[in-house]
Amino acid sequence: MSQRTLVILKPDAVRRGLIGEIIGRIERKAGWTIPAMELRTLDQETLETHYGEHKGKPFYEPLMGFMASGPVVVLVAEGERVIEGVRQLAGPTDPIAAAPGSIRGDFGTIVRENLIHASDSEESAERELKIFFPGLV
Ligand code: RTP
Ligand code: MG
Repeated sequence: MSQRTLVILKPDAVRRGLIGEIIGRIERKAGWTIPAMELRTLDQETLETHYGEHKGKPFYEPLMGFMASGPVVVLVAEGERVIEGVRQLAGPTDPIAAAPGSIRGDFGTIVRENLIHASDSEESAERELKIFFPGLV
């Protein structure tokens, strides 16, 4: 089943020059495409809408600060089971718990600075795609 998912390459990935490496892993999956992509610096309002589910948690404020600390790459990935698939490529939230071979497992050490966001369900994908790419048909 072809799907679309919202991916953000976080400010650490951009600062460290890892966007080509990470986009390459998405691009190389059979049949997946990237119908939209942009480099942007996210404002607080957009971030609050995106990460609203975490409001009130101890990591929320530092997460907001980190996500606004520099440009990010926002992109839409499309293809067979891409929602589950990009989550698999990313690995678990904690990069030390993430297996080598995954994006977080290969490049991350700090939980907050874990390089990539990817929608975690069909409902999240639908909601997040509207936030970042409202004009996408
Ligand atoms: P994401 O939403 O960014 O794709 O990551 P996720 O689903 O794997 O993890 P989630 O629980 O949704 O957390 C969102 C982001 O918040 C930061 N975080 N820091 N204990 C901490 O310091 C902590 N926990 C989470 C991470 O950047 C995580 O990706
Ligand atoms: Mg999440």
